[in-house]
Amino acid sequence: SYPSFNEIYLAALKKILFRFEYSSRPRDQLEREILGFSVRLQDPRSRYCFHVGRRQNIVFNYAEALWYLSGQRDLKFIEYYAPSMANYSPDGINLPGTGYGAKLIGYGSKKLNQLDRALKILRHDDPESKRVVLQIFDADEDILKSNIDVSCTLALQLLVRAGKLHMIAFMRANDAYVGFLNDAFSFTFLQEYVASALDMPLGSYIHIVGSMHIYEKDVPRVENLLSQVNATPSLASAWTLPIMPPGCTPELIKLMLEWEGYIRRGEVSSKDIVALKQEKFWVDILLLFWIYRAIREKIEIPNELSKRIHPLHWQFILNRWSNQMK
Ligand code: 5HM
Repeated sequence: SYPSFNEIYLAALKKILFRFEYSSRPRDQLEREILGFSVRLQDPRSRYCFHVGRRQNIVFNYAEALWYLSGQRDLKFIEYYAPSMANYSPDGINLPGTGYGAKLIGYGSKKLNQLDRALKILRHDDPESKRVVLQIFDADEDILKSNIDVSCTLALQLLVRAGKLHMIAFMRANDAYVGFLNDAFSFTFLQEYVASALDMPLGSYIHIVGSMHIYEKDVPRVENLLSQVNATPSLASAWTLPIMPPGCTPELIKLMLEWEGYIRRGEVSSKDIVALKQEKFWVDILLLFWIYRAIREKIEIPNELSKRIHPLHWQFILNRWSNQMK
């Protein structure tokens, strides 16, 4: 049990790097692996790696979380924020395994909205239920070696205990260097969304994995990160972490996704975003999308934005893109 993801991430990498149980080669990729990894994050809002050497892409992290909530699995949306996602799409159009949104909001042939159902049960039917599972891995998935995109997440369980919303993520496999950082972020964001929709405080986030591994090809990068952590400054500080306001609704998510589209297509200015009558938390995420586009398109970023945006977010932007910013 740890207070922040930062500590969990570094401890997990250290453990797998030096005390791995197996050296395995599934789908011809050599990895260091431990079986049955499990950890508890006490504050699911502390979902970042604060080390400058990791250069976490929080714009992608927020985009991925919203992509899941969009119910879509299209490569086009997420590829804009992470071009490497194209490597996992079998047809260049969809991400059948990785696009969890389609499973969460439209599971199987009945197109079951699992998220909506979960909210109804936790609100009225049986708030302390132990059946509220958002199923992701589907027995129908093709798990032969030839399929390049099989869901790594089996399910996300939601539990209301002592008036707090807890989440448990069950994964069959997790890449501890790349996947873990992104999955913990998007899953805890989803947890915070459910807590906000239920108007309930956040409990803990538990992450359980069958095969937790580091690819041998990433070992030099992991060694480099771990050797730097005591020597380099950290992005963490006394700032309070961004907090999602209570009362979030699917309509608000729809609005966020609409604005993401306006921003990506260059149809709105940063002033238009600042003028939106929405809570700071959501405006901040849209501003991150706007800044990301500005960096891509070599558009000047107005000075005021650096003061408008959450200081922690701004640190992440500078850490990743300062050499490309106008
Ligand atoms: O051979 P396999 O399907 O397990 O390879 C998928 C790789 O992507 C694994 O290393 C898995 O841990 C990683 N992965 C992840 O860490 C994949 C997804 C997409 O479902 C994910 N996290 N969300």
